[in-house]
Amino acid sequence: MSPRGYPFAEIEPKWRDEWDRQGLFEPDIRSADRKFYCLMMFPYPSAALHVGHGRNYIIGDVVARYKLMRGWKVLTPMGWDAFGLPAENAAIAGGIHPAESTQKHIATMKKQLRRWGVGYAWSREVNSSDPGYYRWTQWLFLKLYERGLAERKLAPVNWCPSCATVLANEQVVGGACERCDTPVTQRELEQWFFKITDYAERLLNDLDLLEHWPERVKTMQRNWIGRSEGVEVAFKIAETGDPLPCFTTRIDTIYGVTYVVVAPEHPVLKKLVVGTGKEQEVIAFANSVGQESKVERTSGDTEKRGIFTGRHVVNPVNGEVVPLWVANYALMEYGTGAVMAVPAHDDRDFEFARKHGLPVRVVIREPGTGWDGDSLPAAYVDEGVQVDSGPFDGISNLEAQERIADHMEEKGMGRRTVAYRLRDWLVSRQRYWGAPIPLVKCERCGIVPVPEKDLPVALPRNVEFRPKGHSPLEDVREFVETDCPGCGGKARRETDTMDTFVDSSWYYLRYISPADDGVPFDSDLVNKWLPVDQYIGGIEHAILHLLYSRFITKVLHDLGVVAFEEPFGRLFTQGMIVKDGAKMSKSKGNVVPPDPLIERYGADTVRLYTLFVGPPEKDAEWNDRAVEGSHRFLNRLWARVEEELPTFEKAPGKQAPRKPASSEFDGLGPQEKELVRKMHETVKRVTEDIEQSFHFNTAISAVMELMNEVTGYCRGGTRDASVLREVLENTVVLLAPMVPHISEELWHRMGNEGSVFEAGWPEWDERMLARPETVIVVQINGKVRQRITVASDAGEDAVREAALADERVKSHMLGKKVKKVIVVPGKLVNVVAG
Ligand code: ANZ
Ligand code: ZN
Repeated sequence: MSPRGYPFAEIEPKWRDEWDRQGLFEPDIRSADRKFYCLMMFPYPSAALHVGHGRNYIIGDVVARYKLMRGWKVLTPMGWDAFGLPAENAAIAGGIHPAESTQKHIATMKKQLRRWGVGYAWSREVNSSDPGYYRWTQWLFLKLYERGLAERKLAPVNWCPSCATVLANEQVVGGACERCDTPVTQRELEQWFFKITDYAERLLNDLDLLEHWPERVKTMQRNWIGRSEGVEVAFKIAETGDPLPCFTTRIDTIYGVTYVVVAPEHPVLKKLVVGTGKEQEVIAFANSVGQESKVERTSGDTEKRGIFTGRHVVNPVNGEVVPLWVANYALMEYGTGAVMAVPAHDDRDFEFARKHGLPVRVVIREPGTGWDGDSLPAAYVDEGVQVDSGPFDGISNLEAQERIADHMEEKGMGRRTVAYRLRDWLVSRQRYWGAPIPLVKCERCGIVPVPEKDLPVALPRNVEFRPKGHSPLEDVREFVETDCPGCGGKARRETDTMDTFVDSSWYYLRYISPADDGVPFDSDLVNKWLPVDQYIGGIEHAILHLLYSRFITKVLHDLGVVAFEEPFGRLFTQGMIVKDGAKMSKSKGNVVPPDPLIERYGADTVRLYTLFVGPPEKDAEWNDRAVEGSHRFLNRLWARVEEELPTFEKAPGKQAPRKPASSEFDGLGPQEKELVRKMHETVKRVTEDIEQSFHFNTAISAVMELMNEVTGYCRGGTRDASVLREVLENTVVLLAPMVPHISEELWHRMGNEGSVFEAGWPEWDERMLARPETVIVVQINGKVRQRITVASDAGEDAVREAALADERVKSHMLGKKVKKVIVVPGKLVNVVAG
């Protein structure tokens, strides 16, 4: 061995080529017995990957290799989520066409993935910006359109003035554009939506089927869908008689309504204020709120702004007439866009009422307290007893919830209903680098879908990128001007492109038949290989990408082209790798690229460190110097095997007993027994850590401990060649999913034929884990009082503890204090008490 370390630079490329040659990651998927579909979220091709990205792929690779070793047919495809804003923004800034920058980045990233030793079924690579792919994204759009699940509507949208585009709610972070940090404004625009709200109930209920998803992710999805049961109350405008229904989840507070608010975007508003003399003022106010983002408006500490409309509404339950206000905290998108305000029992209403001098009326009282509307220090939001509530006085408010709802339904004053926070999915973008929406607009026929046989609607190559507030495609005449597929007359193409979340909502299906040009995917094969067995990705996709993929799967299920309703069986979301306490980003200058580290230490070291850095579901701090520790471990492993190779030769003909052999156990010497036992223990720990929790970090610690034992054993002088061989071979096998190159090399050096990934996975023998025990006498003040059984190798502290915890010993100690405990290891404990 060279003093500098083992020759990773030689062996790593060699084995990667060999695995390619063997097609280790290219399963024949026509049969799906013992299939395992291991999916990693496909990346956006931006510049280069850093070690934080690496965690995702390395974890996925460990799982894939582990499953391979257990005899599964493993499919791990990879591709590129290649459309999207950054490439287009780069084009605007630097003049390089998105198609080119994307290709360049893909080439870089592919090389990086390969150098990490991450294996993929590259023959199945997909690229969402490829016409052969987006043709089917367009097909998907048409399918949703046919089913009435894609619709165009005028909608207030988040608008980034700098990117000159519409942003989805989730792309607005703290009121600013996620990409460029410019404050977001609101605009009314015609937009395409997918009606995901039609699937709200199913998306919510089916979360219960996802046993192997992190609870945290399911909770986030539940909150995002946000189902609330309540009552829609039939308020009416006092002056005009027009209906103004309000959605409430607290019908028990109906007698406490002292005003009503409508959202500034509420369609009745403009009409309602006519003739009040307040039109101008109210409309000006509404417009000013329109500039605030939704996020700001709903956040608790935003100032509650509002204005009286000059109109009133009638409370159906008691005929009371209360003022109608417009306020920023009422949102058009939720419930009915109008809110019955109960300041005594709702925080926001309370704040608003106190600020604007509106009355506060207590209708639920905590027994024993006597606040009235004037003295109440804050909204009372807990349970209590109804007061000032007509015929419902004196009952608990929980009971009142039901009784008042019944009463109102009987009298036709309202009806029970369910509201969802989930909004329809805004899928149109006024940008270039995306899949064109496959529709044309004909003066005679209206909106006409492009026939399936004419797909893809190809994205033209030559466009002017500078943002102008409309889609750059609008200025490409050859693209826009077309014939109507319906009447053959002159028509114009839709120039919006699709949100990239549409591209990524179905890519896991395309991997199954990536080159198919007759169908988006082969349904039979898809039904055999999906749901995905293990999906791995970042928690940042907990809501949108996963929710959209679930939605699209359900739609495809309803279309009859897939047989399952949930795409991802198991989900693992890894934590972030941070540097100096912060997420890696170019702007912070704390990005750690893998390449120099791989150059210096080899890919296996970088992999080992990435896995060892902490529990993979948690964030972890990257430390370049600690990488060295992982490297030292691999060097030690290498050196140990090299040194023992001559010993192995003394056990000729002994073929790798990969499954730890326990048959000859009884004939072994005590040190050999200890070592074999440790090996079984390690096999169990590593297997369980991988299977149950993905805790590769503790799996690695276990192997490190085993290596220490091996070192200790070898220092002892005489070695049992077959025991040593068995232990070292199993060590290499256990490490193979994590550090594949060095493991494969050592496996071969030890004289084994075939890939270590075909070697199978060792099993442990439970009987081997039982430790020998010894009986120890316990004396109290010199008298023998008890005999206890402890592990033979139990230390002094453990023996002492076991003795004092014994029930019989305890009963002899009643009323006495322990003064001293003398332990004679392996023999006796003497407790001095008094
Ligand atoms: C009266 C009331 C009294 C309310 C009370 C709450 C407490 P969740 O539970 O999240 O579903 N609300 C309804 N529509 C709204 C809108 N478009 N914009 C802003 N707020 C709206 O929230 C339901 C509650 O949010 C509803 O119940 C309503 O206020 C308010 F002591 O009605 B409540
Ligand atoms: Zn037409």
